[in-house]
Amino acid sequence: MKVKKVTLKKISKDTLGSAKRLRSKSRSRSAKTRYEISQEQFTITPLQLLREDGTTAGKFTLLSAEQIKSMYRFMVLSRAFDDAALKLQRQGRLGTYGSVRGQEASQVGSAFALQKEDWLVPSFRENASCITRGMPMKGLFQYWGGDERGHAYTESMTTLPLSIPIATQLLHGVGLALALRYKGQKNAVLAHVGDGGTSEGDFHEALNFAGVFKAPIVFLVQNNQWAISVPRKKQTAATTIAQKAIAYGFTGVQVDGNDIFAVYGAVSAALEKARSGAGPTLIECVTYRISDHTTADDAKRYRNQEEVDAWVKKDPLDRLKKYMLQQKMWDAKKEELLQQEAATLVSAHVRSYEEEPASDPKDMFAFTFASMTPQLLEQYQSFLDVSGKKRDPNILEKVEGGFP
Ligand SMILES: Cc1ncc(C[n+]2csc(CCOP(=O)(O)OP(=O)(O)O)c2C)c(N)n1
Repeated sequence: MKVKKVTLKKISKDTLGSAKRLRSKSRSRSAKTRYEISQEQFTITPLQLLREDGTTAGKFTLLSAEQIKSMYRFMVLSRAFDDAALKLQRQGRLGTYGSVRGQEASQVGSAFALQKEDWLVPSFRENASCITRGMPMKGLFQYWGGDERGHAYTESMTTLPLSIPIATQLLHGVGLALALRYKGQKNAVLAHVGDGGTSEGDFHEALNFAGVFKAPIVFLVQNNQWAISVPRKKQTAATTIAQKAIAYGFTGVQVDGNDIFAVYGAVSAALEKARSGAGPTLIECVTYRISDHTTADDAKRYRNQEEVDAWVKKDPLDRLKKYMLQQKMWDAKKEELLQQEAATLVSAHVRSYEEEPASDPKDMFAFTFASMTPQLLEQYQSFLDVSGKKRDPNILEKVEGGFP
């Protein structure tokens, strides 16, 4: 991949303009093999703009210095949030938590490419994308603390709640994308999923529908190599996840997911393509989940430390910092100030999360559906029994009139 003077147009041409990278390597095979397409006949060249030593080939013009510093800030904030969330969980002050460590470039880089009116449809691990999108950390702490009010956004916020069910959000994303088009809005949707999520039926239904109807959506698979204890090679026999897009009639791109410039470039170009009416793109970010799957998991039981250590060396924050230091846009003093800012901000959000009065348990019965089902009604009445309160004979009227 040539990196000299990289512009969005160039990325678009190289990675999204055509499916040439997936073309048959040889056109002069026998008649028998010409109609049989095998894995070996496909090639995918991953996109990398920022090397592990922090260098790029030639001058990098895709982002301004201010934008690069802002991206780095979001990565540092996300890591500080992540570290705090893990500690809170260990102290019993937060529920089960899924760490983002190692995936910050994929998450921050992709969310950074969104315009305000575009929609983000996150998977459950998308804390860093949500922070980049302006979601308050307090709300994220509340969410992981079991308080759904953390996801009560303002109307102007074009971000869906984190999706705990795997891959269901992709169908919501396609629906959202088509709704935008019906409304005549020129915006696009970015929907995230993990490598494990690509084994779900919903993934295939979403891609099929999006391909047929040319939905303005970008599917971003964070291939962090593991779906709990199931390795990537057991999710699919395909050589790459990116190539799956071809079967659905659109382009697939594989990106170095620890290279924030490549992620940003590929996602920006794909969003631009979606906004212009040229349909969906599938982007595979090759990255790694450094921590356990969640705080309820022990990854040492199924993966070796050597593999983890090798990926720690590819840390996306270190890589961007090296670049900024080489470009003289960063120094030790700025780093210290940013780390202090992150620590102060995270502490303030932890405080505000913990000072929030507990939510009323009846809300989970009242607000699961628009109106309570008979089962929920019964569960609510049993809840009153165990709480030592009287059953509420007028509950139905209250539900119909808007639950108090
Ligand atoms: C529909 C559904 N099935 C199973 C689960 C349980 N589950 C939670 S996370 C997970 C693995 C997800 O792996 P992947 O999609 O690769 O995302 P990652 O955890 O690696 O970010 C599973 C099976 C779930 N939440 N939803």
